[in-house]
Parts: sequence; structure tokens; C-alpha cells
Amino acid sequence: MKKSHFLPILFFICVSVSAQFTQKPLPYAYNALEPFIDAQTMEIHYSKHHAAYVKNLNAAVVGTEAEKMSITEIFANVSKLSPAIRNNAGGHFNHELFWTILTPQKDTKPSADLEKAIIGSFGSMDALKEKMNAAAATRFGSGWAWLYVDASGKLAVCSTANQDNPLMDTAENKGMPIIGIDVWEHAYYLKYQNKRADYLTAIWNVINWTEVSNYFANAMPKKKDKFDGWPQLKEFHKVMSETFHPSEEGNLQPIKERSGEMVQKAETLVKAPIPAEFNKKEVVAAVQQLATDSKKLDKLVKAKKSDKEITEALSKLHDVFHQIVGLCSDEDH
Ligand code: MN3
Repeated sequence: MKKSHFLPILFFICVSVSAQFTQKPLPYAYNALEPFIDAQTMEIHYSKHHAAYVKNLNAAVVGTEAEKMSITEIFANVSKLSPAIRNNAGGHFNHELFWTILTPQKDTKPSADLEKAIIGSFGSMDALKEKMNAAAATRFGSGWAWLYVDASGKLAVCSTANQDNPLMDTAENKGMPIIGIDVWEHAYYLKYQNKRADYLTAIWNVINWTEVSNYFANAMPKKKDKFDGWPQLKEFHKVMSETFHPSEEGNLQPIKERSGEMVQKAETLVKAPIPAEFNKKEVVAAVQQLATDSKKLDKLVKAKKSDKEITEALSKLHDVFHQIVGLCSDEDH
């Protein structure tokens, strides 16, 4: 093979097909959402409208600072980017979300957490639908209605114009969208013509509550663990809890297998810097006690002492661990 000819061709092919943004396959057939959304609308919507946003987005980012950005980075900086990038990035992302929150499956349900949040924010499922439909019906011209999770973890409803969405730095209502309803005429006109309200009533029959529940779980702000800055303590705690709790049930097998590992975790903990907010001499002393007691426990295990002695030593070690947690909590005001 003449490599000198082959390689430049290969390089050309790779460069020309490596578009930054691509359309995922539609997760069902074009006719799957009949009779609520007709096949022809789905086909044109997916293969023409959405495809055009992707094509135009890939063209619009070339040679701009957006070329290296993810779609969420584009939204976070959209006020500084061109209208072509804003419209087509929104058009791509919004449709990608839209396809996945619809399903031909009839029996999907919100998770317990999502249902609780919907009732907490809107009163009932029906009240949510009414609020979404009102937002969608009153959006003048083209746009989207959104159910989104705001920064505090609360559910809210809003609408945006054009292809904007709540992730954009320009958005009046900011958050992570978990349902987006397309109210551009291209989403409903062939079947519903000017009757947007009928389309909005129908679409609730094909909402994929399983997927919306997943989006909801992922959008919720993650609870911060106060010991995130002290991973060595968390590592020790993991072994402690996986050995101590079985011992409470009379099962000493885990501690007999892992007493050496517990010593290692304790020694790592002693050597690690204690986060400033917990760094008090009582905490330092208790951490050293933990290392000493871990070694004693390991010796008892290795010497095959009685279950009673091992249980007592493990229980004492567990108390010392909770003494550390308690001392750290005392520092909270
Ligand atoms: Mn559309």
C-alpha cells in the first residue's frame, strides 16, 4: 500500500466527519406517538428541523470560542456568543430533551420523589399540567414551556421565546429543565393547525415520566457531606460501618477479615492533614486513639481471641470514631 497517498485521505475523512454536535437516534418510530403526535410531524420535526439546528450549530461555532465548548458551557456564556450559536445550540439541546421526555409507553409514572415535589410546588399533578399548558398557550409566537429545577432544588414552570431555555445565562428563570414542550407551530400544525391548546392537552398522554424522574433526580442539588474535605475519615468510616454493624448482629466475620485493613485506614488518617475547621487538639488526640485502638483490635483478631473480646474492642473503636464526629459537630455554630 502506498502510505503516502493513503494517510492524507484518511486524515481528510476524519476531519470532515468529526462534527462537534450530533443528533442522537430518535428513541421510537415516527408513528409511535400516534394518535397524539402524528408520524409526518415527527418525521419532519426530527429529520428536518432538529437536523438543521445541529448542522447550523456545527457551522456557527467554527472559528469561535464556542468551538471547544460543551453545549452547557455554550449556554453559560451565551450572552457573549452570536445569535446563530444561541438559536441553534438551544434548538439542538431542546429537541434532544424533547424526544426523550416523550414515549409511546402508556404506564410511566413519576418517581415518589418527583410526585412529592410536584405536589409540594403545584398542589397536584393536574395543577402542574394546567400551569404548564397556560405557560405554553400564552407564549406568543414560537418558544418552549418548561418544568425546571431551580438553584434551590424547587420545581418551577416558565416559558421562553424562540430556542432559548432556562440554562442560558440570559434566561429570566434559570435552572435545569426536566420537561420541555415545543410550542413552535412545526411541532403541531399538521395535525392541530391553529389549535395549540388541543396539542397541549394531547401531549400529556405521551410524557415519559420515568425519564423525567431521572432528569429530576440528576437536577437536584447534591447534598454536601461535611466530611467531603476529609476523605481519609470517610474511608475509615466505610470499613468501620461495614464491620461494626454486622458485629452488632453477632457476625464477626467482616472484622476478622478486615482488621488489618482498618489499621491501614487509621494510619492513613493519622498522617493526613485534618481540615482546618476540625483541627482541634481533642480531635488530633481522638484520631491518634483511633489508630492505637485499631492496632489493639487487629492484634486480638490475629491472636484468635474470643468473640467477646473482639466485639468489645470493636465497640470501643466505634465509640472513639463517634467521639471524633461529635467533636467536629461541636465546632458548628
Ligand atoms: Mn421543534
